[in-house]
Amino acid sequence: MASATQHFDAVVIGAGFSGIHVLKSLRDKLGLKVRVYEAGSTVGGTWYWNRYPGARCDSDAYIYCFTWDKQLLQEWEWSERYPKQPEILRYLEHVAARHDLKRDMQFNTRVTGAEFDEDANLWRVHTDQGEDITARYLIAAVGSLSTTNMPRFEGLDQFRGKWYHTSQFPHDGVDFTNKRVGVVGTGATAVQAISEIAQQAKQLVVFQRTANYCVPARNGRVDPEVTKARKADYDGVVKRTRESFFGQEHYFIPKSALEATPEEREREFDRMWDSGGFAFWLGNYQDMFFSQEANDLCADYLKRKIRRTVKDPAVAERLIPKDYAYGTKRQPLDTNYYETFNKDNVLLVDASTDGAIEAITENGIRAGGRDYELDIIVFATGFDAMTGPLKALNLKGRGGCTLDEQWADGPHTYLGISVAGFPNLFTITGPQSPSVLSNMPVSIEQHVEWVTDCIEAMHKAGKTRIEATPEAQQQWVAHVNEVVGATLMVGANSWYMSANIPGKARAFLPYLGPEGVGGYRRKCDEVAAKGYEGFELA
Ligand code: NA7
Repeated sequence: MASATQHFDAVVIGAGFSGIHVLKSLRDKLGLKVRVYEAGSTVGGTWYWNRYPGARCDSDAYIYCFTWDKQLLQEWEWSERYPKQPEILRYLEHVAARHDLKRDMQFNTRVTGAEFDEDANLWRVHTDQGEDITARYLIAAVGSLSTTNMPRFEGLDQFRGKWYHTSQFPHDGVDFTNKRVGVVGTGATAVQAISEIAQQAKQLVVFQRTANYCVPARNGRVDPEVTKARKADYDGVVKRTRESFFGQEHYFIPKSALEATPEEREREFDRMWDSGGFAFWLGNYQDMFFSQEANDLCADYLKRKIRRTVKDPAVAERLIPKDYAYGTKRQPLDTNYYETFNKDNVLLVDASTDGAIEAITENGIRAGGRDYELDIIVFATGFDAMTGPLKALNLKGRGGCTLDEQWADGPHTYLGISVAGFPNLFTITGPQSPSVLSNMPVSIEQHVEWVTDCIEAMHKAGKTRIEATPEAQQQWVAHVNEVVGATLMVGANSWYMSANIPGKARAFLPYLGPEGVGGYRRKCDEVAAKGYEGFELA
């Protein structure tokens, strides 16, 4: 039965890192009446849904957390450098409890649509629980990687075994013991999952469409002295990450890879490789993302590592990427990934040499004319990134315009935080903001702070409506594309380029500098300082 319409100052969609922070900020700082709607049964977002074996963060935990609760920064102890999914979820639950956030969150509720009522100057929001809600502000905190990409494989409905997608994994886990398991995909998720599943399964068959350049995570307990020093300098950590390029404490080597001597280069590569994590990707020579020649030197080092690690030279060759520049696809961090292919129970089926997946059969997967018998298939096939979760909200802006129409050839946003035609809608880490090319919590906090300040400024000025102008949006889109156009990123068939989803228009989804998240933050602050330049306020 439909309930009476409820009104809130702000409706927030999603209770992950973003939704938690938006609620805390708008409710406790501005005193707004806020309601968060979340499809899951509790907080967590990404960390609620992605429960596959090996799921953990890829940013160092000391910067993969909220910085607005300074006491918690001091109190919270992470068990390792990259904590596992249950530990991150525990952290988010703790934050929600500590700040009494759940009283303003409604779980097991999916927002199914929302339209902007121009006369009332309100969003009318609908949920799958049959509710009708109105709100002055609509804040999409839906995450960048939350719409599952499940390719339409022929025959899947006939498969007699069990199958799962990594992003919708069963909450009580899956027992792979004595099972013949197939993993489809070799992206960052699969790279985390494969080495874990291989330890349990009787047999593991990995179906690779495109090989990836992996670097070691070097996970483990963090030296207590290092943790102590970081805690003593958290203000410094926060300042540095906010002003950095990628929201991380990684900095480009300020010279060309081509200028360094071979010995010097090898020393630098060894240093980055040994320190693990994103150092090799985000702290490499400054021309790595721009010059194919410089990039080849970095790629070459990684190819040598693969050849050295994988015992069967034919398998090693198939694990080496062939047709895109290093770093232009998301860097997977691995723990014994390449070593896993030395195990007797692990088989690599590479699309280009062994043949692509043709169909799912009753008994497994058929690829390259050969049948692989499986009890369980794990699809690690990723997401309809960035635009997917926003399009799924079925928003109707002014005049009934939709994101499907407006984004037919790729995203069009102003600063990645708002869309012309959709007044009072804010997209936390939306397309064409640094988002996925940064340490997410840093970018989330920047957006939430900016939105909070914006709403506060509107209230002070007696304004009730803000909307990006089409001109400002057009300029931002052109700028995003111009900046990335100078890099090697545009040449890869990555999900950053929308290339993983059949039929999705080829377009770069996030925003890449020129001065990274630090420069982007300054740009957003400048927009605010100039009275929200590029926006129309009413
Ligand atoms: P990704 O990075 O999109 O990886 C998906 C993998 O699945 C990748 O290897 C794909 O190959 C493969 N894939 C996708 N569709 C198919 C089909 N139809 N057939 C065979 N193989 C396919 O997703 P992840 O979940 O690993 O990571 C997403 C992000 O989450 C990650 O970057 C982090 O930011 C967190 P492809 O390379 O497209 O040829």
